[in-house]
Amino acid sequence: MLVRVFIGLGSNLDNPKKQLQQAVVALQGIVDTELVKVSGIYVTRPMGPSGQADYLNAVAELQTGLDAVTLLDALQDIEHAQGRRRDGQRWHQRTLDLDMLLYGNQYIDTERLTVPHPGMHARAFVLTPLKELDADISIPGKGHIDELLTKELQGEVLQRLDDSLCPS
Ligand code: A4P
Ligand code: MG
Repeated sequence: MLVRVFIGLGSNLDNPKKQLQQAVVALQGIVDTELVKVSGIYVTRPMGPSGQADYLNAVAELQTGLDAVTLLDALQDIEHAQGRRRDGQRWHQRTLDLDMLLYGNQYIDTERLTVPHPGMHARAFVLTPLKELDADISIPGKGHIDELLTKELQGEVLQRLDDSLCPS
C-alpha cells in the first residue's frame, strides 16, 4: 500500500539553493518511493539562534511503500551525504534538514520519530510551501491549513523565489 508523505526541506548553509536541488534529486532515488510534486522555494526568517543566515525552505510530496522508520533512515542518509553535521545545538544552521511532516494521516510517537512533525502547524516556513501543494490539507489533530496559516505567521516568509525545484 502506498502512503502519501510530505517532507520539509530546509537549508541555510553552503549554497542553500544547490542543497535543495540536490536533495530533490536524492529524494527521487529513494527505493519504493515516487516524488509526486515539489513546492516553490521560499526565503524564510531563521527560527532559533540569532546570527544565522535566512533559510531556503520547500516541501516535497512523496508516495512511498516504505514504512516510516525506513523512510526516515533514507532521509537521514541524504542529510549526511550532503554534509549535515549534528553539533548538538538545537535549531542551529545546517546544510540540509529533511523533516517528515506527515505520513498519511498517521500519528507516530516513538523515540526516533514523531509525526505529524511537532511544531509544523505553527511554522509558516512549512505551511506556506505545504499549502502550495495541497490548499485543502488538514494537519491531523491541528486543523485545516487555512486556520493554521494566519496573517501574522505569514510574515515569517520573506519571498518566493522564481527558481523551480521540479525535476526536468
Ligand atoms: N525526529 C523525530 N521526529 C522526526 C520527524 N518527523 N522528521 C528525530 C525528522 N526527524 C524526526 O533531528 C533530531 C531527531 O529528530 C532525529 O534524529 C530524528 O530521529 P535533527 O534533524 O538532528 O535536529 P534538528 O533538525 O536540529 O532539531 P529539530 O528540533 O527537529 O528542529 P527542526 O524542527 O527540524 O527545526 N528556521 C527556518 N526559517 N527554516 C527552517 O527550516 N529549521 C530549523 C530546525 C530551525 N529553524 C528554522 C528551520
Ligand atoms: Mg530536523
